[in-house]
Amino acid sequence: MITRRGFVGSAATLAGAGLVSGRVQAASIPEAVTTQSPDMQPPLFPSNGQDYQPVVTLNGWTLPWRKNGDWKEFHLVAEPVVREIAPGMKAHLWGYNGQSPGPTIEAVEGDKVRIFVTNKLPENTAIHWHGMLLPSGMDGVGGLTQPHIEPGKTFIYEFVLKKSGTFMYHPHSDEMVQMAMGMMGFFVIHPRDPKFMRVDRDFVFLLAGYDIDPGSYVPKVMTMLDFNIWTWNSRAFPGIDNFVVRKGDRVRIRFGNLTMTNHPIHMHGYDFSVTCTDGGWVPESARWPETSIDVAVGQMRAFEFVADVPGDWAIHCHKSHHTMNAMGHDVRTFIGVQKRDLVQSIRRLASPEYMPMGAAGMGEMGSMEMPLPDNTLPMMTGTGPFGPIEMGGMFSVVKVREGLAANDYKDPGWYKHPPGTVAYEVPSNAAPAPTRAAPAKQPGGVEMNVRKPSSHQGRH
Ligand SMILES: [Cu+2]
Repeated sequence: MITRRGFVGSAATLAGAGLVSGRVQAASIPEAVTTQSPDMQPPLFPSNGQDYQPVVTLNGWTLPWRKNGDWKEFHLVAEPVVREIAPGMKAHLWGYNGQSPGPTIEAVEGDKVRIFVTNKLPENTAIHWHGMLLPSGMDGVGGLTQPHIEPGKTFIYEFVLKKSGTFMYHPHSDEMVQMAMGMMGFFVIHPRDPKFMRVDRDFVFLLAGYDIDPGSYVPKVMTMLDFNIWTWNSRAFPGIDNFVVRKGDRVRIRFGNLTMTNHPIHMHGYDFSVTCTDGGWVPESARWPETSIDVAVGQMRAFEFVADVPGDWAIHCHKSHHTMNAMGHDVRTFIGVQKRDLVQSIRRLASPEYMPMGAAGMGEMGSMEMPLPDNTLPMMTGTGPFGPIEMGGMFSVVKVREGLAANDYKDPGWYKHPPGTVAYEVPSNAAPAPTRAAPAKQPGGVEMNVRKPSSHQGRH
C-alpha cells in the first residue's frame, strides 16, 4: 500500500507557489511517499493535462509528484528497507522510499524537476542521474560535483529534462556498498510529442545481483561476481511479475544493468528491435532484429515488438547460472557417476540422511522437497501447467492474451493452447529402437589425441 499524505493525485499544485523564487519555494519539503509492498502498482497517469502512456515497474511503483510553480517536485528518501525477494525470502537492503529498487520517476521532456533527497542511511550518500544531460553541479558525484549528503540531511537537485528516453538513478557515494545493498531506481522521460515512440504497454526493471548466504538476510557487499541471487527489481523467479500484454499491443520492455557482469536478455516467441538506450532513441535506420540483447554493466536497453502471437513466452537472462537461486558454485558434478555404493558408505560413516544429487542432471531439484535453512529460496522452482519449471533468478513470462482491457495487468493464468498445438509424446511401442553407427576404429583404442607442450616451449 502506498502512503501518500500531502499528495493529491500526481499533480497537487501549491496555491500561488508560482510567484515564489526557486530557493524560497524549495524550503517547503514535500512529504515523502513510501510503500512497503513488492506488488506492482497500476500505472500512474498524469493528471495535469500532459499526455503519455505511463510505464509499469515490475514489482514496483511510480513516485507521485507535486507541482510547485513551474517545477515538478519529487522526494526520495534513502533508507534501510526490507525487500521480499520472492515468497519465502526477505532481504535487509538499502533503498528509497520503503523499497529496493526505489520508485520509478516519470516526467516529460522539457519539465523542470526539483528532487529532494533525504538521507536516512547510517552513512553519506549522493544520487547520480544516469544518462541525463544536466549542469555538472547536479550530476550527483559526491566529493566531485557536490558535498556528500550526510545522514539526516536533505539536498535538492534541480534541472530541466533536456531529452526523452530511458535513464536510472543510483548512488555515487560509497557506490560499491550502496549498490550491492540495492540502491537504484528507474527514471523515464516521456517525449513532449505524445505520438512520438508511443507504445501501448511499457515495462521497466533494473538488474541487480545479491550475495546472501542461505539462512541470512544481509547481502555480502564485497562479492564481485559470485552472486547467488540474480534479480529483476530485487525479485527472483518465481517472485517476478509476469509481463501481461494484450494481443496486438505495441510493447516496450526497458531495463538497466547495475550488476557487475553482462546479461543477455532473451525473449521467446518474437523478434524485436532495440529502440532506446541510455544514450537516447535509436534511429529506425540503425535498428536490426534480435531475440537476445546483451546489456553490459552500466548500460540500459529498451526493445519493442508488436504482440501478435498469443501464448506464454519465457523471458530470461541467457546465462543459465542467472536463472538459479541460492546457488553454490563449489558443488561437484555427478552426471554419469554410479553413486549407490558411495552413498551407502557415506550414510554409514557420516550422515544417515545423505542424499546424492545430480547423477542424472540437476532437473530433479525442481521437484525435490529438501530441507532448506529459513529465509532461503530453492535453487530452481516454480510450477507451470505441465510440471516444475526448474528455474529461478532472472526469469519471467510474457503472457500475450486476446481481449484484455487496456492497462489491465492482472495475471490471466496459464495460456490455453489451441488443440493440437502442444508438443506431445510418441507411444513407446511406436518408436523404433535407437540404432547406433559403428564407431570408427581408433588406433590402439585411444579416444583422445592430446598434444603436450614440448620441453623447449618452456614451463607455465
Ligand atoms: Cu544474467
